[in-house]
Amino acid sequence: MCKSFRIILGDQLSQQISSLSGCDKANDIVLLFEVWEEASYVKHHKKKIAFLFSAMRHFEAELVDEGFKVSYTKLDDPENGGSFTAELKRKIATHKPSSLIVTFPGEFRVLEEINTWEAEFGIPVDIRSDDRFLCSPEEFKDWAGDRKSLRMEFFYRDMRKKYKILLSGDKPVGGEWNYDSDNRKRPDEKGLLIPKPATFEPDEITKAVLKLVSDRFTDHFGDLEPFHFAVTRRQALEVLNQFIEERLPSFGDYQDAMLQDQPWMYHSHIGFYINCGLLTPLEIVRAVEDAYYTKNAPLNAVEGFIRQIIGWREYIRGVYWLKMPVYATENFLEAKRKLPWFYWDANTDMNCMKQCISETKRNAYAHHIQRLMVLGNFALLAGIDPAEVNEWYLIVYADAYEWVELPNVTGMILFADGGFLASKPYAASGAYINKMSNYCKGCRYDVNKKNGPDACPFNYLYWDFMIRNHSKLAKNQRLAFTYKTINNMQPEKIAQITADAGKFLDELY
Ligand code: FAD
Ligand code: DLZ
Ligand code: SF4
Repeated sequence: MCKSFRIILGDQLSQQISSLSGCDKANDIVLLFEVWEEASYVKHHKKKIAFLFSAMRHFEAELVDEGFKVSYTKLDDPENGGSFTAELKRKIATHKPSSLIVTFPGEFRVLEEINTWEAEFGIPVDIRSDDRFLCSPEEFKDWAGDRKSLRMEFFYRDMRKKYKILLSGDKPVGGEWNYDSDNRKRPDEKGLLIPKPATFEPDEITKAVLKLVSDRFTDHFGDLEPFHFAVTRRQALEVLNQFIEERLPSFGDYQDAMLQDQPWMYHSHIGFYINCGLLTPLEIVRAVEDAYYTKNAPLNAVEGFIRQIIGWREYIRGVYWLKMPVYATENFLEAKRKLPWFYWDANTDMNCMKQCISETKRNAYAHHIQRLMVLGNFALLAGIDPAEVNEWYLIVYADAYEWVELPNVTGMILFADGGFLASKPYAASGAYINKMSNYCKGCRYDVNKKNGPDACPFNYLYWDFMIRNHSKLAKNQRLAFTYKTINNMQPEKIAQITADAGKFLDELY
């Protein structure tokens, strides 16, 4: 009889995870399961599944090297029960543990499943907090109080103070908390020398996983190969170090920039690794802070990057656990349209959409502004059903787990929570995309035209969105100027916008 099962979920691949704390290596068994239910509850991008299975298998090997007893279930094990609970049942029958120990999961639906285990198996279940995060759900709840809407900036400042990051005494280093106004440089397509991203050749473990995914997930979205992700902590640390050396100095300046055929820009590409446990938020933040003090990394880049991790990332998770399960059903703007098929095959004349979707399909990655201001902006303006948009984002990105995907989609891009997470919808016309990218040059539409068959669809869709949602948005102070403009529009102009938008949207299907 074994003492305890230490259950590690696929996004908990860290030896520092709380479920391993105090592990009795001689008597406890660590469990990892590749299960069909997790791999197919949405049809994840093929690269995402391959990445996670390979990282899980490499993690198992590391644990064994460290002297842990590990029981690992592969997806194609003929005895595989197919779900966490079914696999657990099978392992309990064999090993008869006296307790189950697991770290708080990333997703609400998995927490609900874990909550059934004690009654189902008649064994105590210890659900330990996930201390990789810098703010617990309880602490976030206290911070949020009973406010009707929250703002990330104030949360972020509290996190800076709590962890003493970029502080001089109790003041922010450099005098300002936020240097975002320096971080909106237009991309210079000729002058930028964008470093190549870190890549890793598949080893034997990864090759076996690639074959498994290629055989078993034929109807899932995305290109499986080439596959170059890091799959071990050592490799993920290389990605981080390379980012700090080569990309961080320009991260701030070009954070919002997009260039044709440059999917990686100056971003860090560590979301995959931080979310599955190969890297931890605090070690990343400390390494980047250190680059400011010892390597002269510019403050606008360092502060901007740290804000993404201790600000946005933690804030998003806080909102998720504060608002679930209702958050998954929010639809403040009553958007009902189906997701157009081009989100899957990139077959559209809108060059910006085509580029971002093709890159997503190839890499299981798009950077933040592509997700927000191109793909998300279109979904918002077109009035696509939040459930369909959420499912798409959860499927297509290798860093996607519901806790981080859902608030970004429902709260940030779709304003489906009525403004709880963001103060106004991130809606923009073609002018924004033209300013921050070179996509418009290669487009069949004209970004300077406002109406008619050649006009950039974002232009009339933007106004149509505001007109359509007048009753829900006109009172928003941050949209006062927009609605003043609409109030001064001639009726013919409004009719033209509505007609162009209606025609374009109807022809999408
Ligand atoms: P960088 O630009 O280098 O940023 C560094 C890190 O900051 C990221 O790795 C991430 O950990 C964190 N970060 C930055 N912005 C956010 C944010 N808004 N929310 C949470 N963390 C943030 N991020 C995910 O990790 N998983 C998702 O499923 C996801 N879905 C998104 C959906 C939409 C509609 C939008 C607008 C954003 C989404 N993001 C998501 C946030 C962000 O786009 C990605 O974290 C980022 O693009 C990952 O690439 P990177 O590692 O190169 O990030
Ligand atoms: C995303 C994913 C996939 C594709 N497959 C597995 C799996 O087979 N086994 C596993 O433990 N985790 C997997 N995951 C990640 C889980 O969905 C994730 O751990 C839960 O959503 C909890 O956050
Ligand atoms: Fe996108 Fe409009 Fe520019 Fe075309 S013209 S790339 S649709 S913003």
